[in-house]
Amino acid sequence: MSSILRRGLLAAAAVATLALSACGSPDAPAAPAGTPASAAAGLTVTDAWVKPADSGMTAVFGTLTATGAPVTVVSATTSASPRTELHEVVMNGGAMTMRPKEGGFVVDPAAAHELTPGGDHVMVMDLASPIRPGDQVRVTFTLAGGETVEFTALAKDTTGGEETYSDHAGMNG
Ligand SMILES: [Cu+2]
Repeated sequence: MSSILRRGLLAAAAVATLALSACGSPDAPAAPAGTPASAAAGLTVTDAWVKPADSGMTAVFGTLTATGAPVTVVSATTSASPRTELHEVVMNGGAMTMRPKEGGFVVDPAAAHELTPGGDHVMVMDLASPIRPGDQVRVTFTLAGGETVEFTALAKDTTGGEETYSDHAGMNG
């Protein structure tokens, strides 16, 4: 290889490196788990997490915030199972019972809508595989207008507040 050709190749390599550096600018950092989803649809999801489970069902929690106008979440899907429902917890004959939330989650701009153990939650049913602490579950909300909002829920262990995961909640304390 002639020295001229070699120099040319080195120059080409240097240009390629510069181009890669330009692409690596911090305009679009990868979003870590639990960070806000796109607010393009007027809905932001923060602090999303999912309760670890070996099988059966579990739930996704987090904080929903609407900007501008009220936003209604009508359905959800997740990467963890083929079946997901929007649930609420109600007192039924003295026991806390969960059931599908009629009309979905209505998020008013005036107040954050919390999804919490013992309250509204995204029920993940028929788990395809175990969810371990540290796992990430992709969740997609469908809004009343047909838009979708995607976010990631991080699996983390919890202590206490376990009363909502069973139809027998309230009977076993
Ligand atoms: Cu539920």
